[in-house]
Order: sequence, then structure tokens, then C-alpha cells
Amino acid sequence: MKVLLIWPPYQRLMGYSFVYYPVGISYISGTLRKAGHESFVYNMNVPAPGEPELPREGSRQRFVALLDDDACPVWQELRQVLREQKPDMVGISTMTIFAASARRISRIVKQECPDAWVVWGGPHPTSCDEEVLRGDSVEFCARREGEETMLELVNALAGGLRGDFSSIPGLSWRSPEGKCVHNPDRTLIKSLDEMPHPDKDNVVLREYYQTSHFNNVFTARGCPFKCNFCAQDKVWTRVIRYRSLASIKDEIDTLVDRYGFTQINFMDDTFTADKKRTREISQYMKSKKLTWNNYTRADCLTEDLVKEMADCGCTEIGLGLESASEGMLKHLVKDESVEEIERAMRWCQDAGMVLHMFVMTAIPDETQEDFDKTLAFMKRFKNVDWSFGLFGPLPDTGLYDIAVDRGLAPVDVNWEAISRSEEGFELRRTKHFDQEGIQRNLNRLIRYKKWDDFNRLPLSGKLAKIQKRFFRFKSGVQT
Ligand code: B12
Ligand code: SF4
Repeated sequence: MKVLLIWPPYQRLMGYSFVYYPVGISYISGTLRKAGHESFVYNMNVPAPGEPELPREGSRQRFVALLDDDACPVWQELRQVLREQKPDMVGISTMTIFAASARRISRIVKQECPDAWVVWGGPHPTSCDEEVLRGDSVEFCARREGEETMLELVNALAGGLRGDFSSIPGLSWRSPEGKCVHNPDRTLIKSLDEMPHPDKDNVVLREYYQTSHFNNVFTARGCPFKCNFCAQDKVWTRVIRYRSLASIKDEIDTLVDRYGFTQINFMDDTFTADKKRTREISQYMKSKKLTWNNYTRADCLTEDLVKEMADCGCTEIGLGLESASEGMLKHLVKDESVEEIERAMRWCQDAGMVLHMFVMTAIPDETQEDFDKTLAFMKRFKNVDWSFGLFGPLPDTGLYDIAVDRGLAPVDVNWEAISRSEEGFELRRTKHFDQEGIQRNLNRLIRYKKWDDFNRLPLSGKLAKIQKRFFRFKSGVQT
């Protein structure tokens, strides 16, 4: 069977570039190919060379308008790919924010390739299979880990199975009467080493990519922690499964030999959850003279480990702060203290790593005092790359239930409708703030980040910025 695996466009429809090679569907492609099927990975979020970047202002409105605009080049490109590829099946990887975009793709598939089956996989259909299958144009949802479910489905369809798919664990499917049938869950793959490495060869429109886009590696699946805003456990449960060092080495060697990479991005949720293993991987990276980065938690670091990682080429690290209020960390079930996070941040900075920190506001119970603590905390640090955003509830998570409980989010959410609304997912109000109050705090974060970014520029960059500002002021140009 010929399968086209798609990562939906999101930022590209908003008018700016954001490229992440989709690892989930590339694992699925590797598995299908190993079993003798033909499959391709098509990341619709990668802009074509020369595609213009548009201003961030109004980008969400642009996204909503383009979703239904058939003249949009992104949809025209999809039609062209479908006509050339003629797939028997299209698999779409879907986070909740992509649901509307994935629906548009599914409808275009039905117009261009009316006989092709459409299957969604990823976090959104794992939580919202009923909602996905209620709409037209999608026959199947593969819930949770997708490799084995997808392979069994493709084999079954290739073997002529029709009408009753109840024998495939992990699958939800639309019955001939239009109902969602929810097969029992599939057990997780026992040994991750048995899986082929992600397929980075069979890529549609490869000329759109730069080689550096392919340097993402996962060394494990799952995260044992319980943060209540996070939905990772819906796909992975709270079990963490590790690949063996031999398998990781093999993938890294292949990437280095094939693409000449000198830098690897480890994308695991909590890269340092097992310290002994982190040390082994670090030493291997050192022996290969590679630089690398990773995401983890403050309480999964020690000073010695940070030093060793830095000595072994780890140049960047990402940690979640979320909030610098102890009360908020409890509200979020982070199971970490502000002190622990602060200590780990200092270790990373002392070791010379670039530190990326994640913060959120508009959390259901956040007070002005909580927010002020967070901003004051941020101001105490120099040379941190801060990312921040407004909290948006995700399906099937504890913090969504709390938002419902406080009357801040509706009980019956149509997530797909939200994913195509101009408002998006963020809460319009919280227990202590109306929309204006939320915006005021967000603006304070934005202003601080601009000021902080400016301060981090070398002197020549600062002068160039001041000159640009002055010119804008003189010419009356508003930006
Ligand atoms: C890397 C990552 C990112 C990256 C890149 C994301 C991107 N744009 O591609 C960054 C850091 C930018 C990011 C950002 C966001 N992310 Co993110 N991210 C992840 C992370 C850590 C790993 C994703 C991944 O590659 N996993 C590895 C592969 C192997 O797993 P997978 O993709 O899930 O695929 C497997 C299964 O899901 C399934 N499957 C997936 N697709 C398909 C398709 C088919 C056809 C089939 C059969 C099966 C299948 O099979 C695969 C193999 O087993 C996950 C958490 C996690 N551990 O998975 C969160 C996660 C996916 N992100 C999440 C969210 C919410 C976001 C944001 C919206 C957060 C925000 N508020 O800004 C943003 C926006 C994304 C964007 N703008 O594009 C949520 C999604 C929950 C949901 N219900 O939608 C997750 C689960 C984490 C969380 N916070 O709960 N993210
Ligand atoms: S540590 Fe990170 S990945 Fe794990 S549950 Fe918390 S937010 Fe999610």
C-alpha cells in the first residue's frame, strides 16, 4: 500500500516559518517501509523557498481566513502532491491546535483521491476520537503510540479487510452506521530498539528543507511526572521507556555520516530523568566531538551532572519554570520548588550553557501577586532566553478540569471549533483577571523580554537597534 503521512500547516498559514521535522510520522514511515509498504513524510508547515514572511500582527486571523480559502497556495500545493503521489491512505498527525487544518486536509484528500482512507494519529485523536470521527472525511483514529496500530491497519486493508476493524487494538473507527467504535487500548511497544529509526529519506518536497532540520533525536518515550497542564501522558502514559545506548549511538552515527551533523537536538520530555544513562550518552557525544542540547526538569539535574554535560558538549538546555510562585507550582502539580529551579538555573549558567526557560501566565488561580513574583524572578537573571505564553487548556488534562470547575471553560468543548476560531485556546478570563488584566500582564512580559533581548545584544547590535528606532520615529513609521 502507498501511504502519505502529513504534518498539517499551522504557522505557515499564519505567514511565518517554523520548521520541525515531524518525528512521530517519520517513525511510522520507517515501520511501514520495513514491512514492505511505500510511505512518504510530507510536512506542510515548511514554507517553499522564497515564500514571504508576513508580520506577526493579525497572524491568527490570517490563519482562520486561509483555512477555507481554496486559492491559498498551501492547499494548491497539497492538491498537486496528492495528484502526483496517488496514495491509498493518508495519515495525518494532529495536535489539538492543528485540528481545523487537519480537517481541511482530510476534505481535500476526499476530493482529490476519493478512494483513499484517512487516518488521524497523535495527541488530539488520542483524546478526542469521538469528535474527530463525528465529522466527515476521517475513517480511523490511531490512539496513542502509532507504529503497530498503523501497521496492522495498513496490512488489514491491503489484505482486503472491510467493515469491521474491531480486531485492531488502539484503533477507533467509524462504523457503517457512522458511530465511533473505540477498540481497547494497545499495550506499549516493549522494546523501542526494535523499531526502525525515523525515516528521513522519503520526504516530500525535500528541497524546502535545510539539512539542519533533520537533527532531532528522541532517546526515550514518556515522562513520569504529573504536571496538570501537560497532555504528554495521553499518548505515552506515565511510563518512561528508554532506548538502549547501542540504538542511540547507531542513530547518531547514521545522522553524522549521512548529513555531516555536528549538532544534535535531543527532544525527550525529560532527557536527564536517568542520570547514569545521561552520563553515558554525554560521554558518547564527547567522543564524537558533537555539540547538543536537551530539555529536562530542574529536579532531574545535579551540579555534577550539569558540569559533566557541559564538558561533553551540551551547549543549551531548556527547563520549565512556569511560575515563580510556590502556590502556582502546587496548582500546576509541578512537584518542584522555586528554589530547586533557581539552583539548577545557576548550575547551568555557571557551566556556560545557554538557558531556555518556559513561563506561563493566565493560569486559572493565578493572582497579581503570583504574577509579580514571576516577573521579579525573571528580572533577577541575566542571559536567559525566556519563552512565555498564556495558558490554554488541553483536552483530557487536570488543569482543563479545574478551568471547567471555576467556570472559566465550557464543559463540552468542541476543540475543533476552537482550533478554527480567531480567539484560539487561551482562557479569556481567569479567577482573578478579566481579559484586560490578562493582556496587561502579558504586555509586561513582552516589554520585559524586549528590554532583556536588547540588553543581551552586543554593543554594535544595540547601536543598530537604536538607529532603526530613531529612523522610525523621524519618519513616523509605526511598527
Ligand atoms: C517536540 C514538541 C514540540 C515542538 C515542536 C512541535 C511541532 N510544531 O512540531 C515545540 C517545542 C515547538 C512544541 C510546541 C508546541 N507544543 Co508540543 N510537544 C513536543 C513533544 C515534546 C514531542 C513531540 C514529538 O515529536 N514526539 C515524538 C513522537 C515519536 O511522538 P508523536 O509525535 O506523539 O507521535 C507518536 C504518536 O502520537 C502517534 N502519531 C502521531 N502522529 C500520527 C499520525 C498517524 C497517522 C498515526 C497512525 C499515529 C500518529 O504515533 C507516533 C509514534 O508512536 C510533545 C510531547 C511528547 N512527548 O510527545 C509535545 C506536545 C505534542 N506539544 C503540545 C502542545 C500543546 C504544544 C503547543 C501548542 C504548546 C503551546 N501552548 O504553545 C506548541 C505549539 C506547536 C506549534 N506551534 O507547532 C502537546 C499537545 C497536546 C494536544 N492535545 O494537542 C504535547 C503532547 C505536550 C503537552 N504540553 O501536552 N512542541
Ligand atoms: S515534566 Fe514536562 S513532559 Fe513531564 S509531565 Fe511535566 S510538563 Fe509534561
